[in-house]
Amino acid sequence: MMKTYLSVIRNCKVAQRWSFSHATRCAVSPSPFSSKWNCKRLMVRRLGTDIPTEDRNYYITTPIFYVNAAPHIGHLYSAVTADYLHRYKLLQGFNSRFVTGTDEHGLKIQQAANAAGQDPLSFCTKVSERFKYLFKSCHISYTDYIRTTEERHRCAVEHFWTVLQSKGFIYKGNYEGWYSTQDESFLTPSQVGDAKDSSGKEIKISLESGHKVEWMKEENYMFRLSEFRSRLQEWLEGNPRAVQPERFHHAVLQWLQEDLPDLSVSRQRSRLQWGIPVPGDLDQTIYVWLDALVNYLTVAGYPDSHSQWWRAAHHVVGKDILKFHAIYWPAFLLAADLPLPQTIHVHSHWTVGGKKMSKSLGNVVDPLERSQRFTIDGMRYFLLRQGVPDTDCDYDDDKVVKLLNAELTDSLGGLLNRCTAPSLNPAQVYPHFCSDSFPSQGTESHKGRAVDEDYHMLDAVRALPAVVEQHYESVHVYKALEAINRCVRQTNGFVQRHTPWKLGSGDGRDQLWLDTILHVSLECLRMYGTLLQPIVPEIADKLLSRLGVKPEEKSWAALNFLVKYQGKDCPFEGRALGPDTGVLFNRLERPNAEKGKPKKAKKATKVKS
Ligand code: ME8
Repeated sequence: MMKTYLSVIRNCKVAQRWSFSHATRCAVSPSPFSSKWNCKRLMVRRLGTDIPTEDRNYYITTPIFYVNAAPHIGHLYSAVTADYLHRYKLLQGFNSRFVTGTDEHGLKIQQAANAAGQDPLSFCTKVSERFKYLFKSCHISYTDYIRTTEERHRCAVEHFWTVLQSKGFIYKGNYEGWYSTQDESFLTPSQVGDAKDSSGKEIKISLESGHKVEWMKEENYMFRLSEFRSRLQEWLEGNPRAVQPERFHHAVLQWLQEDLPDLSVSRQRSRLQWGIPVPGDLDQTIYVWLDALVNYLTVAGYPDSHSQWWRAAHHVVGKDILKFHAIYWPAFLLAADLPLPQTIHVHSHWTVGGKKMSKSLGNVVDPLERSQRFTIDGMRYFLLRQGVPDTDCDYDDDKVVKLLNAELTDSLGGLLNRCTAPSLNPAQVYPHFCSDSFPSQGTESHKGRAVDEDYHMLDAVRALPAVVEQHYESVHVYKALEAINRCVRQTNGFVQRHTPWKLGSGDGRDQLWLDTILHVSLECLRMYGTLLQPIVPEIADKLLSRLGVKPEEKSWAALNFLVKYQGKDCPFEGRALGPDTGVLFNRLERPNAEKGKPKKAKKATKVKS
């Protein structure tokens, strides 16, 4: 078994080494004008040719969401995060698959369906459809939507269970301990604390989630989790980027220093009927987390051919479910002799009014309503621009309006508007670049009109793809968007500095300089539009179409900035601009004081039971 494990680890390392070196190489290529830039270009070209097909596969997942309540902005945030990664990888020439879906079994759902007076499957179908509708509406471009109540999933879970059992990792035992139905989680005594419920009654809660826990004692099937501690430690220590950001990687290693008891992986059927029965024992139902985690394999094709996708798996998860993904899931996979996921991208939570969203507090933000109010791309941009994976973020409508008006309407939209305005560009073409007006740095030219700040701007825009790529890879999207936004401001500064609207068309040299200013600005805009595609697909498409960029010119490989500056031919020069379809992003109204504020949170009770 150790031998197999080592080969698993080796496989992981080989795969990770490639993606790591790819990211690193991209991150250090500062300029398209340097040899390193050429090296990057080669890498991009290699994606299309040299690399074996399976190494061009990328498989990204979101958590599958519980159907006991309607979706909120936290769910949309996870989906948008996975969606941008999927779109970004496609633009880079990868074959990418992207799965999301709903987690429909377990006690929590059984109780919610009972409380709603509905049969569990109809209840699940209704809520699952709401998630699907939200994701479709917000342009979440998943390639597969899984529900754990599907037949293909039952087959995968049954097979997985049988493998674990046949390898001796499952045994029958007596579980006695704390259980949180809200979290569908077992807890050790050190993870439980005292609290009072809303009626003042003393209760026990999970210290991590604050949810109520109950003592349970049952005959269950147990998984030999305790056997996997050192293998998990080896995996994490050998793959420092397996769990990102780093603080979550440390957190998992810390947990592994603590008690790691065997895990109960079934419940008595008499208590939990809504789930997949244990193969060969109809008195037991498979634990909902074991059932749910296998969804990632189901979609990859398990138990049939699955390795081409499974070996390229990356998970996006919230910090609340880190333990399940970074301890239980890898332990299950090791037990089944399957490779471990490449990366677990963890993100923190959205709060509202500084508090966790909850029905009882009345502060749940409806993502569908907000995406109608602020537009789909507006919400996508806000969530990815403001969301910080390492720390929680507070949602506020007023912040949304201010941010979108400043960055999308004024800064980016204003730049596009200025540079394509018929008053400056009556021919409505991509103007010519004049190297005498904007000579290469160091060139002796007396006719040049560019100043030092203009050269600084070129440096920044040249370096931008590598910077963005580095932050997209590490899911620090806000840093990528910050960098883009900084460059947009620099380009606006460039236009402002040279006041092209004052350049009279009577003077031939003025006209050359005017065209050059516009050419450089449109090249900058083309870079911003291309880089923003994974984040705001509609806005980016509108921008690139206005510049006359063709679909085949929108890929990552087309990010070759201002080639005329290097004395090469520019395919866009002289080309007709695309049609003017209106402003890039309409200014949003500031919500009035009352309407904009989230409902005042009711007094918080200590316990979410
Ligand atoms: O845990 N901010 O499902 P779930 C950001 N079914 N993201 C949030 C969030 C918030 N406030 N609240 C939730 C489950 N999320 C299991 C998962 S996977 C095999 C099974 C996001 O409906 C975040 O991704 O409780 C979190 O991990 C997930 O929704 C939990 O969704």
